[in-house]
Formats: sequence, structure tokens, C-alpha cells
Amino acid sequence: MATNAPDARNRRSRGARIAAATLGAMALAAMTGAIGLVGGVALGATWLPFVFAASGAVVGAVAGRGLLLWRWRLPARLLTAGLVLATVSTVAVVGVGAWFYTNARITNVGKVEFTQPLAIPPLLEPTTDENGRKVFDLRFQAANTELLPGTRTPTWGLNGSYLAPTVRAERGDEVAMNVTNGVDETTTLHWHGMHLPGIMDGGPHQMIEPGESWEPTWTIDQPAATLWFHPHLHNETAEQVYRGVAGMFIIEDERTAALDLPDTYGVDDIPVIVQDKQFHGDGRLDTGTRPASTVGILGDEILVNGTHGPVLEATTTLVRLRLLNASNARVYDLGFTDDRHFSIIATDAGLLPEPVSTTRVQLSPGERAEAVVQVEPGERAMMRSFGADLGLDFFNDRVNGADDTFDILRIDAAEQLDESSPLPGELVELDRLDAGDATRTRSFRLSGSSNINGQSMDMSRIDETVTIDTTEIWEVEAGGGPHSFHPHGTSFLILDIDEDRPPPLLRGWKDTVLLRSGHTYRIIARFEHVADPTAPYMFHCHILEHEDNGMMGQFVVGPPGDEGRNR
Ligand SMILES: [Cu+2]
Repeated sequence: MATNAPDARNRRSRGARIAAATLGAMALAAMTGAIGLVGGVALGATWLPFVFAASGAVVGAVAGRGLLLWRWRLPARLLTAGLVLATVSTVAVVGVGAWFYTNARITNVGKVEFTQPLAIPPLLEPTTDENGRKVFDLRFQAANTELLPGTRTPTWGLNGSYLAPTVRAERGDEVAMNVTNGVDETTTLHWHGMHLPGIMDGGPHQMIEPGESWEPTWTIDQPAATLWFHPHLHNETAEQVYRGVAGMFIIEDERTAALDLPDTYGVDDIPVIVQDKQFHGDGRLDTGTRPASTVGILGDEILVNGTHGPVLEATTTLVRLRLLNASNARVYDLGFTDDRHFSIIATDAGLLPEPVSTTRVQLSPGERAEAVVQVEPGERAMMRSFGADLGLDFFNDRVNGADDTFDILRIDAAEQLDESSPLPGELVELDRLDAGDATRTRSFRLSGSSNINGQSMDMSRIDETVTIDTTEIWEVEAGGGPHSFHPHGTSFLILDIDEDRPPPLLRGWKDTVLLRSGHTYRIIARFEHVADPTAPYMFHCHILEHEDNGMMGQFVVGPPGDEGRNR
């Protein structure tokens, strides 16, 4: 027995050494793997970090084995077995990460046949009532729609099975919107970007119960712009918009009519409502979110005006595309596969001072831009969404869709094209706001996926009180991801981003802006309509899942000292 004791001690000691050596080699492999990962990220590569990490792990393990053989003179065979185990497990973990990361990138490029004519939402013809108001009838309805060829998807629409007719009115028009809820759930209809009193705004407080109607009326008094409308029921906006309720609201004015821009609806003036969707096998819409994503639904199929694989037949040399991102969470960076230049003539709330020539325009949920594209007879031009700039790290960019690419819309130009009038060099003089006229500065920090200034939405809490007919500066900042900021009841100009002048496409009037994480946007706006506590305005993130999670606040606008009074 006594002679066995040293052997047992030696065995224990040798076992402990091998365990320690294996752990040490694993640590070394993990460390060199991590250095490889960080190095790969620093080089800005996408899948490369994982190759670096895996090869780093192998190098670390081999080096560790050599080191241990030399230092402790352990049995080579045992050591090799331990180190192979260490290497294989490290490479396996890295491999799973690489597989997840690679698969988190979505594209439809090369997978979709572009054969279906782009649907053009019909213009909604108003009637005129005894007061001279233009009355537009809109009715919510549930239906089945063939969104993907050969499948049926339960959807909602206004006056149709999916989306809505386009409403068009002129500045100065008095309009009455006769909205009827023909579905079996409560809803609302919000006029995104419209300058109108809070009670007409269609926010979460103006609920329309099943079978009921709501008839807001107002006088259109803002410059020509491409606005839109969609439900805004608290906690249900994402779901209801995703089912298909969204439509375009075009405002025209004399100043714009005089510019001779392409303006024949459906011919050279085309609504382009871009949405991403994902479907279950049986055709139902899939509202699941991607693993690790922090933004919401990111689909793998693209619809434009509800058309899958859409083709627009161009018959004029210039085509004006009214681009609307009506997606729940996806940010698009739109351009053409041949990198052609096109002109942006308007952003959310109106025309730019002059056309801005560009190869890309980025739109976050809720944002719009009007693009004028020149085409040659007989050519095909593919509009594509390239990777968006969300300003996140390589991992969060990937899982939130920044690396995704999608073919969006093909433009087929006719062999004979009608010659369009050339674009004017100057468009409109912007009605600017002077920062010196601002009576108040407020700060908003959108953080996580549900908070503004540390609070989430409470329908019974008024967060801000604004005096009517005043100008204010709002400093808005996003943390923990990108957010799309939208205040109701007004439009704004961006004064600066981190104290720098905004880029040309962000110098016009807007009502929604993508906040890149960690940056501060100073916006200036004027508040000219009343919103009382029974019908306050909202300010919120237009990533709809964030909005529903509570990334929204309420503000009232009224006379000095009387802003919060019910009336
Ligand atoms: Cu957000």
C-alpha cells in the first residue's frame, strides 16, 4: 500500500497539470481568437473576424502545446488530446457564431423575378359637401390578398384589401375625412406630417370603434409635400400597419405647380410605398423578430405598393418617384444597381431649395423623399436598397438589417419616351426658422427600445407643454440603437447634427428623422395648432415596435398659461 501512495500522488499531480495545461491552452486559444476577432472588426470586414478568430484559436492552441511540452515536459500524447479538444471546442463556438452572423444577412437579390406591373393606388375622388369641403371616404376593411404569387394573405386595407387609395388635395382646401371602421378591432387613422389641431390628428386618443365613423376636418395650410396616413392605436400600431393600412396623402400648391415638375399621377409622378414583409408557409404574415435584433420586424420580402417583384413602365424621360418607407423597422438606402445619379427634389415636408444630385437616399420608417430619375429609351434600371448606415457595431448592424440588400423596383423604359421638361435648377425658397427666435430648448433622449427621457408612454401623462405660436429647439439624441424621431402637428428643420451642418438631404423641411446612435440632432419647429390634454400630440420613435413598446411621449399646445386646459 505504502509503495502505491507516491504513484497516486504523481497521478493526481499529473492529472492536475494536464487539466491546468488544457485550461491554459484554451485560455490562450480564446485570447488569440479574441484578438483575431477584434482585428477583423477593426479592418471593417464582415465574416473575416470569425476566420481570424478561428485561426487565432488554432495558433493559440498549437503555441500553447509547444509551450507546455517545453515547460512541464508533460506526456505529449495526453497533451495533444487536451489541446485538440480545446481547439475543436473554440473553433466550434466561433463556427456557430460565424454561421449565425452569416445567416443574419438577408437579401432578395437574384431570388425574385420582376414581372408584375407596379400597382398604382387609385386617386381617391372627393365629393363636395354643402360647406364647400372636399369629403374623402375611407373605410377599413379586412380581406385576403395575393401578396406573394399563388398565396393568400389575410390583410387589412382602406377601400380595398391592402394599402389605400391616394388622397390628393391643394393648400387652402378644406377637407373632411370620413373614416369608417369596418374591421372588428378598434383603430385610429393618423395624418402623418399634417399641420392640424390635435383633435383631428388621429393619434392614440382618437379611437374609432368597430362599426363607428370619425370625421376630422381641417384646412390644409402647409407647403406641397408627400405625406401619408396610417393607424396609430397605442400598442397596436405595428400590427395594424403591418397588416396593410397605409396610404399616401399628396399636398399640392401653386408654387410647386409653377415649377413644371413631372406631376401626372401614375404616369410620371409615381407613389412608391416600400415595405418589407415575412410570411409563414401558408401565406399569413409572420410578425416574429430576428434573433438578437433590437428594432422589430425585418422581413425578407419586399413589396412596393403591395406588388411583389414590381416593374414600372416609364413613358417619359424623367420619372418622379414619391418614396415612402412604410415599413415597421427597416431602414433602406435606395439607389440603382448601375450607381446612376438621380435628383432628390423634396424630403418629408416639402421641396428642397434646389434638386440634390445623389446616388443614394436613406429612408428610415416614416420618412419620405421625392426622387426624379432620368431614363433612356428601352433601358432597364433596377432600384436597390444597399446597406444602411445605422452607426452601430459590426454585430448590431448585422442583426438590425444594416447589411441587408434588396432589389426594390425595376423601371423599364419604353422604346419611345416623351421628353420631360428639364428640372429647374432652383425649386423653392425655404421659409427658414431663426434659432434666435426660439423661446425654449427641450432635450429628448430615446434609449433602449421603449424609453424617452427614461420614461415609457403613459396615455394619461402629459410630458411637455408648449405655448402656441412659438418656436422651439428640440435636442434629440438616440442611445442603444438607431431611432426614427417624429413629432406630430408640425414640421422641422435640422439645425445641426453634433454641431455640424446637416448633409444636403437633411437641409429641407422634415417631420421624421433617423437618429444614428450616439449623435445629437438639434431641430427647430414652430407650433401653430392647438392640442389639449384630451387630444395631445405625440412625439415618438417611428420604428413601430419601439413606439408600441412605449418609446413615445405626449405634448399639448395652447395659449400662454393655458396650454394644459381642457377645451
Ligand atoms: Cu426607436
